[in-house]
Amino acid sequence: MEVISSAQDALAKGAAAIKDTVSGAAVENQPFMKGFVRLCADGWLQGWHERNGGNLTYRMTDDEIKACKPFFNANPDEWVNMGVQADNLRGAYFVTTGSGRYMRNVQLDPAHNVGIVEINEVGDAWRIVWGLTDGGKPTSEFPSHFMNHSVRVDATDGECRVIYHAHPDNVIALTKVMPLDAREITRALWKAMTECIVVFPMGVGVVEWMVPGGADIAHATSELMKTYDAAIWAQHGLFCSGPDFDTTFGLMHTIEKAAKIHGQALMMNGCSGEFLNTIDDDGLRAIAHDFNLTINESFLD
Ligand code: 2HA
Ligand code: ZN
Repeated sequence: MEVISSAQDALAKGAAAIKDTVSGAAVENQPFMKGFVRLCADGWLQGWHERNGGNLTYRMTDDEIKACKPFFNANPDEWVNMGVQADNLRGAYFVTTGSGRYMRNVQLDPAHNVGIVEINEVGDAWRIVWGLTDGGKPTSEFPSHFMNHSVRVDATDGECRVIYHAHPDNVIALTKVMPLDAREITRALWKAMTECIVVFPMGVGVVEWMVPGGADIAHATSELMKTYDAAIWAQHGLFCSGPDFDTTFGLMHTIEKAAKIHGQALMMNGCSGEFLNTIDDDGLRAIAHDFNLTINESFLD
């Protein structure tokens, strides 16, 4: 009898392992998951994700949820309250990076480093339905991501799906030396490189230094995201939002590149912001006109 029951145990364990592998692969092969993983790898290669820095969330479409549901955990864990609430995200599903997990490792083992969470019907709690294996939890910034998704869904008529937080060096360095003022920082970035005003025509918001990971920074950021699709966290990093992975990564990349150019030009100029050549405000207006942009007029002189 003992031989039979241990054989049955081994079979059950084998079946569970096969099921895990199949469900892992089925979800990992979905195009949205490949896009998610690629962004994590690209961010790591840019040098924006030292140690476990940075995080990414993606709001799934109805079709994507339907395709993945057969592979969700049969017995999801308890609901976990977030300390924030959003009516327009009741019942939503998000892909999220894991708290304490490294962007560098996502590509090697997505199911360990990334998970799918379901939001409850009240819109104030999550539970893991796939991935984040071995006791993982959503990113420590999940409350900030969640509030920002809520605000951007409203601001974009449901277009926004991606929120990406990274620690790009040059943006962080600028917040050490420039006034923490959205108008002043946006103008420096717009004038650093011609296409900036095309990529972020409403400008970039700025949050003063705050303790990361809690409801306070979530609320402060989401107030700004009513106007902007990107917000700088002083001495910490940058939050970007967008309809897809390419646009959101592109926004992060463009803002960071402009910060680098501005910082380099300041250094070449002996730290003076009085540049010999720049784009004047009429030049910015001309770009807005020719590219048919709605820009943040209050940021022009
Ligand atoms: O380490 O980036 O803001 C994760 C973070 C927290
Ligand atoms: Zn961070």
